[in-house]
Amino acid sequence: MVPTSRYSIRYVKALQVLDSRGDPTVEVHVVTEGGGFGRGIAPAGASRGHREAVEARDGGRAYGGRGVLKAVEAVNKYIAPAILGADASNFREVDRRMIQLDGTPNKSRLGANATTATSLAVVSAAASTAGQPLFEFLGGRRARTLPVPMMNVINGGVHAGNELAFQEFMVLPVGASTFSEALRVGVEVYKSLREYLKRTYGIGAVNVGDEGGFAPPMRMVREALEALVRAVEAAGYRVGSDVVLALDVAASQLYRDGSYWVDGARLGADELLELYVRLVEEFPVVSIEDPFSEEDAGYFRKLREALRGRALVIGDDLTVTNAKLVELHVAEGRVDGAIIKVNQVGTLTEAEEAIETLRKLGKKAVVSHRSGESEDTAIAHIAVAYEIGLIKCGAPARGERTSKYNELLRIEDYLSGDARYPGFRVLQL
Ligand code: 2PG
Ligand code: MG
Repeated sequence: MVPTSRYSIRYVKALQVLDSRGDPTVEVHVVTEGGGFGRGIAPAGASRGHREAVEARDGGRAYGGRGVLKAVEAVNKYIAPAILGADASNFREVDRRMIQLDGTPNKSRLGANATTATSLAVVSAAASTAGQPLFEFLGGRRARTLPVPMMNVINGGVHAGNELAFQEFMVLPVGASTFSEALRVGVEVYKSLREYLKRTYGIGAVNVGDEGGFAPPMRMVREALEALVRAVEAAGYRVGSDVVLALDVAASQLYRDGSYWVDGARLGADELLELYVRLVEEFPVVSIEDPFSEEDAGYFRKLREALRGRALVIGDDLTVTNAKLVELHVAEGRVDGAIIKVNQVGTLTEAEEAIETLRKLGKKAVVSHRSGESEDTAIAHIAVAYEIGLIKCGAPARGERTSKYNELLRIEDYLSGDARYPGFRVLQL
């Protein structure tokens, strides 16, 4: 029997709330004996890897089958009794209890939405009990590096109602010297992009997609990159030094019967690889995420060899925040880094293992939101706590995206003169 301490969990309760697409999701509240309160909300992806932890959905008629009352029940009926009385400050032990209770390799018994929301609520309650912001509780006093935002300002793929094949076109304000300056540059580029799109394609081009980026009626990938270059220049910044570009292709979504549908045409993996090499030559693209389907994992390596360090190759659907998969794909020479999303694996502890694996192997981590998000700000804290250096949290629009940017501004303010911004350095291999 562990003696009761201020950190002992005395209350755990889940309820069903909504995410940014209007789909139900799981919210968990945790209270400790010392009066600390934590809340966690599970996000949801639209483009998902086959090996991601799976979220529980109710099926049936309510909410078109997307309800999460079963996951809510999993927290209230099974997880709560297993973690009540546990020490929230030892959150890895709490996560371990959930992992054991679930007992499956992909959280399919309890639901990764149930475990993710609980895991984040427990650690937030621990930080609150300690009277510290989450990033400081997790990372200690040395954690003071704010991330470079990878701002997704043009949305395509399954995140938008347009014909752009690639899912995300991002701008990275790497020339700034502080996070707040970087955010201002990103916002100015976003506004200048809006003007460019309106002028070139008409007012309908400035409607936004799931992650707050514009969803213009474009078809060609090049057209979107061209628009970014124009927008950066019109905002008064230099492309390639003040601001660089990045892509998330989410290629599994374009893959049918061994080929990829891009720019309205059918491309083989070799042709797609050639397209990437040309794009990196023509535009200052510094990173390409999920360039091929998981089925074509071998092509990740071919692309890295062809790019010879000119752009990073990042895994997301390929690596799914799973330390073992990260290790495998790094060993096979397929990735320069990987996306970190807590709900891809189901607990903060397991996401931490993926971060540590990347660090040990000298590879990059990129902490990321999901396309279905909420006002939860944990990823802003995770980015700073583990000194990750790169964050994907969408365009500077829509509350579920700005909630992360605003939290990073608060963290920067809290750190005052001690905050660091890595800028271009973070991209170096
Ligand atoms: C991605 C994410 C987030 P989703 O592919 O990186 O941008 O999208 O949450 O739909 O998987
Ligand atoms: Mg991705």
